[in-house]
Amino acid sequence: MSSPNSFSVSTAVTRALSEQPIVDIHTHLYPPRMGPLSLWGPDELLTYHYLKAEASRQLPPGISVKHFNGLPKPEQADIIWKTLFVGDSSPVSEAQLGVVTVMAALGLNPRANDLSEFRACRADLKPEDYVDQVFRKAGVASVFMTNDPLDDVEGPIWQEGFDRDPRFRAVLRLDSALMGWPGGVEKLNALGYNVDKEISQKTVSELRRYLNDWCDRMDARYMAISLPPDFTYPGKSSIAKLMGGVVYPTARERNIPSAMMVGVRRQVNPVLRDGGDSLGSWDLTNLENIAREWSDVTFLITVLSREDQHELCVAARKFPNILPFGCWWFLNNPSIIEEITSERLELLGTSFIPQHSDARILDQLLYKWPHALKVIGPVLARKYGALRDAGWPLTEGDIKRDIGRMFGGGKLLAD
Ligand code: HDL
Ligand code: ZN
Repeated sequence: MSSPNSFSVSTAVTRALSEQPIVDIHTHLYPPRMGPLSLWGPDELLTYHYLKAEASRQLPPGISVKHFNGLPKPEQADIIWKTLFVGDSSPVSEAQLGVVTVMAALGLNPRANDLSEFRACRADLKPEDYVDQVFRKAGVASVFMTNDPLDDVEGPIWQEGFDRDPRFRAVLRLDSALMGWPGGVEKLNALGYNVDKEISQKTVSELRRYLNDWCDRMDARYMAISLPPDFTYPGKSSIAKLMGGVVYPTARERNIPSAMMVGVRRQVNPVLRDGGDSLGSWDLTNLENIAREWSDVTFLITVLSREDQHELCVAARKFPNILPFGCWWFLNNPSIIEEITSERLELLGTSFIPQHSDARILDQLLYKWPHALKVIGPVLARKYGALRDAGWPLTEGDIKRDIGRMFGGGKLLAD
């Protein structure tokens, strides 16, 4: 190890990031053993809802979004390829650039006229081998999934049982059970939980049994829910009662975090389907109320509005049980990652989780992490340079330790 002040900070940061086994704390990835949930390959990659939304802005004449939606996935992928990658403009959006990065990482020609080469090179690849290849190339050690026992496809997979891949950790996702109450009642009843439409004491205890049963069954490392920008706590709404009566006390009882991803305005344009959601600003005094009332619960928090990021950092300074994570969704773009990471370091030091990929398709790890670290690395290097310039005898070990703390999954992984 070199002596303080004698090494290149940016080289040390780059090395530490490339050597750090990354723990990706929020994804929609699943192991191949979970069958249809495990998405990979060109047709999935090109029909990512980010790209569908971007393609919907310039579909070929005669193809409406409604018509596009009815096409088989390979045809949709071909149209998106032609529209966004072979068309008359360069693929410079983050999602478009991502596809180019993936194809380059796989040794494919990103200026190909069609997807035939990409499809051909996947044809005889075993999914498990591809998981190993992608994790290795992306420097990812493990990912946290988004698991919903009430999902019509995922539920039966858990009921049948499957050999777990330890690289895919479970997270109990609560949107379908609790959002839009009493929408989840029927499926919860079908799973054997005797809940009613009324949020009675019986319903509360049955919901807590559901959370406990499935956190046990999945070995879920945290519980997560995405919430709208008008979520208020305390509040008279069903979701406020369910969060305060069911989720937070269960998180406390199990000593696992409650993750809240706040600011989604669902389906502002339904014709775009999974690409039809937008965002809104959340009044973070609600987060202060939650963190103050549940001071012994850790809250993993990510918010969707860029305008809320600075306030989230300040809220985390007031409440040590608020753990900001990631540059989520519409924020997962270099220009915003740089701003968010800088203000988090300035206000929180290293006590936050800089990024998650939110990947839905396995191939996406090949771009989401390299793109993010290409921005986060220099931000960290500038901060360590300032630290050294201020007179701190910085060592490479300091940098390695800090990056392990921010990207290594922390106590979420504790067995
Ligand atoms: O609710 C979520 O977990 C979001 O990440 C949504 O899945 C969103 O559609 C998404 O994929 N963002 O990247
Ligand atoms: Zn997500």
